[in-house]
Amino acid sequence: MVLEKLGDSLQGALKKLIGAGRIDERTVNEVIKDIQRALLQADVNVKLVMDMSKKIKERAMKEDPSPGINPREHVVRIVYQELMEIIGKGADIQLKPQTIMMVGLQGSGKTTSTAKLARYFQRKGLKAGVIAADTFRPGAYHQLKTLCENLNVAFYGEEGNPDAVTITKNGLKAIEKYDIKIVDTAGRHALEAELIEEMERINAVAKPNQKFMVLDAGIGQLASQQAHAFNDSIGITGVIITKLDGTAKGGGALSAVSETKSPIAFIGVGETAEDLEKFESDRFISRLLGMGDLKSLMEKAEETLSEEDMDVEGMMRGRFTLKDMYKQLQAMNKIGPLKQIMSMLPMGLGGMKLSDEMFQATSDKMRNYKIIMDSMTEDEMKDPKIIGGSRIKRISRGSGCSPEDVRELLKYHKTMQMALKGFKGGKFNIQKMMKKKMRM
Ligand SMILES: Nc1nc2c(ncn2[C@@H]2O[C@H](COP(=O)(O)OP(=O)(O)OP(=O)(O)O)[C@@H](O)[C@H]2O)c(=O)[nH]1
Ligand SMILES: [Mg+2]
Repeated sequence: MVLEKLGDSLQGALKKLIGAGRIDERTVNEVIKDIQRALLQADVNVKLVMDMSKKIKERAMKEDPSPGINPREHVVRIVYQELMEIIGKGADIQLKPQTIMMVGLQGSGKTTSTAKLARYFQRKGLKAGVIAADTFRPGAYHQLKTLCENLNVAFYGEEGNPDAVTITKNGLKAIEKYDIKIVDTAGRHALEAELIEEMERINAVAKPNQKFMVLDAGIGQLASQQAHAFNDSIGITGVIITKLDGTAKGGGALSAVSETKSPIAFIGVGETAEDLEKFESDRFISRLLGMGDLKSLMEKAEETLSEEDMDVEGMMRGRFTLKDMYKQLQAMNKIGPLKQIMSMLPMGLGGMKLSDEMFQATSDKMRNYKIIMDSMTEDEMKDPKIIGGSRIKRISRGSGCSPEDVRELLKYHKTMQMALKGFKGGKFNIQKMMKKKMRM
């Protein structure tokens, strides 16, 4: 998870309130101190942290928790709201034809994000094309061309032509028919006059609907200064913060940007084309606080899975056969790595902490389980209760696994079945949980 350390620390702080019958000053002080430490470690501005924690304390002590809400939920809700206040709402991204211009300093991640964005819109059913208007850095043309070829995204560039403005003009004509046109531009080491001037000229020709400024999360609080500078010259409509996967200090950039008028549009969370997330602060903060992000999970599942795959809600219904489990394992492979899925589940489910090695072991196991299930009959898959000793032997022979493996799989299925029953029964009642979130 992005900002995993911050999430862990915040969740750790809030755990102190579990079981607290009421909110007393001493406990709140303790929790606030932990929250302050967590935010400072994530590089959030000191003054911001102090102001925010003062507010959280005041509100936690003064405001009456709504009926049916325990002290922990009361404080979580206040922390959530105050974090929303700091980070701001995400940018409005519309799924319609548009031209996007990318700007930013050298190495911030413009070219990579250009490809990721093309992929993002492509997945939403829009046709995307990109224009290589970086004539400053040798190799820029080929970098983008290769990325696009791998993604089946239309590419326009003029190798050797030093005039970025002309290329942009020609490019827009060449990919006129495409829904989404993304212009990748050059960067410089620093905010030089020359860079700003070039951006202004490209801006005048491209007349982009969106102007995304790309920022490396590693620059922390300096993010605000850069966003201001670009905003003053060409007017930024959104910010993309990249490399959030690589820094524990991403809180600096995230909170600094929102001080400017530019909303965060996307975040980059890895090097592949899929590692771009549309930024929605409510979801982001929910995940950070361990409240889960079921909405994202559902959407992701809907986007990736075809109808015959499975409905994710089925996962949460009471009846759960081996067949369902098989489909579920298959679906997990499609939705994404187990670890990512777990981080979207609410605390208590996703909140169980698994180390990276355990995840590896788990996904190896899942693969094994599928092989075993491939050796089962339709009847066995529908009604695992009929699987006795002799069937276990047959299945183990057929799959090349040991009888112990088969038994373990059956046990795993039983555990899942029980867990899902609990899920439905109320302990982890999804609907209830969603409703609670809505009230925030
Ligand atoms: N881990 C990680 N790496 C990223 C992310 N975004 C970009 N990178 C890496 O950052 C490096 C620079 O990215 P580019 O896209 O080439 O940056 P740029 O802004 O186009 O750079 P110039 O064209 O030189 O101005 C590359 O090695 C990318 O793989 C991200 O979200 N996570
Ligand atoms: Mg580039």
